Amino acid sequence: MSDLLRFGVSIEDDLLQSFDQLIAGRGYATRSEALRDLIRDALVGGRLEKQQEATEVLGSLTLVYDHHAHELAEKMSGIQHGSHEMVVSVLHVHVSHDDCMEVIVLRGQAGKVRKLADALLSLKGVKHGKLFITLPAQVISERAASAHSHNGSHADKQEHSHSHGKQDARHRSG
Ligand code: NI
Repeated sequence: MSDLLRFGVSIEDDLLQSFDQLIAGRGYATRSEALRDLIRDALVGGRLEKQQEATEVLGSLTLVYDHHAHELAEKMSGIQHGSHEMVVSVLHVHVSHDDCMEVIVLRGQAGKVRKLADALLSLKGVKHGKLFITLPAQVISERAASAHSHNGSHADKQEHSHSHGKQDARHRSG
């Protein structure tokens, strides 16, 4: 794991208050962790925008559907078997007498993952669903390391003192 750096952020008072309220509501203990998650999300999003089709991604597709719908279960199963190399795992929940929920974990090229998800989401009887796409954690880190090495000048880095967990904790409630 790389060293932790501390940096100052200039931000309007009301903006920071709103941010604090938001992250408190989401259960974050510190601004630092909330900011790290925002940065990671931005890095993943930025990479997916640039390399949409060929990038190897992880996905989770959640579907809620009426299992009484005509041949729906057979169609869903058939589509997944047709792309079995991308289907890592399937979690099926019998939600009620009528409804089922499936969470399908997918792995493959982004374009193919999206296409498979669209094929399932568009089936008649699927009431709601959404695909979440992310990257392996290692890939996110590689991306960050790569961008850093291309930066050339590390002048700004010298002004930053390294801090570690406990030091960070001392400052984060402020
Ligand atoms: Ni079911």
